[in-house]
Amino acid sequence: MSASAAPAPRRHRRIATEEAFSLPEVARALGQVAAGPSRSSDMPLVRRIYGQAAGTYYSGFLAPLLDITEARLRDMDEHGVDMQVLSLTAPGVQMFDADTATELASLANDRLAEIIARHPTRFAGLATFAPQSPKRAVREMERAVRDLKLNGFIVNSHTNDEYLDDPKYWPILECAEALDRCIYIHPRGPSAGLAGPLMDYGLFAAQWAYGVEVSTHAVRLIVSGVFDRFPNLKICIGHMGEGVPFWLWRIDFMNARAQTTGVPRLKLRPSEYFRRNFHITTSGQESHLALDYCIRLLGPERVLWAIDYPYQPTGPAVAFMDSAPLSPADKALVYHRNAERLFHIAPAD
Ligand code: 1WB
Ligand code: MN
Repeated sequence: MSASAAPAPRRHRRIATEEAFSLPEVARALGQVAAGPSRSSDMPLVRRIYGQAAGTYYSGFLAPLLDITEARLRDMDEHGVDMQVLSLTAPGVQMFDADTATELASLANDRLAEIIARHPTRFAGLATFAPQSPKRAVREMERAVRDLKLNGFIVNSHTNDEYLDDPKYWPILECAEALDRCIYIHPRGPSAGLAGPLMDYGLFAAQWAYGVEVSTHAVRLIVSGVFDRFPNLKICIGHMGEGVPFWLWRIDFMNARAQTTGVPRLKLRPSEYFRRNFHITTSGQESHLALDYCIRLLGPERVLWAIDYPYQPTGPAVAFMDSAPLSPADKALVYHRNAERLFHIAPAD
């Protein structure tokens, strides 16, 4: 075949995997939280996005969070984003009382299923649940996968300052494992015990505190032994692994020592659980050096592309992955194949 007759190389399908949305009912409920007395570390952000404390760039996020089919689809088309995997934005339903949270989680999941039914090639979605009531959470998780066909789960890290290693949440982990749907642990403001020094200098959200919060959550899951109890549980974390990949060697070394002091005995080394049970996404962490390190450490099957729309701009996230020094096969994994496998999305080819 002559060179001129060769088909133009097709670009990779682009599936973005940590893409935020909201709905008016949840935004309204967060507006009420914003007007209330909560001392949660999420309050500065909730007041700015949903409350009256407008005037920073945060107040601009509400409109794109609520919009699915106008500016969002235009932005996707402009940048060749084939699909967004949508999730209810942080803090999700986790600041509400158990009844409100359970009700709004169901509503959000119904809404998500409707969006996907209308645009099945453009959107997939992660189901929300309310850990405040683990029993009802499990029922909603089952409904979300069996009836609504949603693609996995999202949880915004701690709930009332508690983490998923707490035995009260094990039914949630057991359910996710049985359904073979991953739980994406997305950041929210840090738990009360962590928050103090993270609240100054604008560190309270994505600049630093979110990573401290989710990395702590991930490491707690590993060293508590929940992956010996639920060996097929799949966890996904964003932001190039929230710093955990960089720490694995030291966690292994120090956990071996800690195991002589009465902490849970693990069947595997911590890094082995991270490699076996975790996937990471590139959301909002557009460094080729960090990407290269994570791919070499974890393998290209464990890293998924994400934008973090609307908190991060789409163009640079696409340019970052287009220009990443990866083989075409590895780039296909990161851009779409891993997402298709992990989130049960039908392959396009
Ligand atoms: C920011 C990022 C704010 C995320 C958020 O509010 C969320 C931020 C809920 O850039 O400050 C996010 O999802 O990464
Ligand atoms: Mn995000």
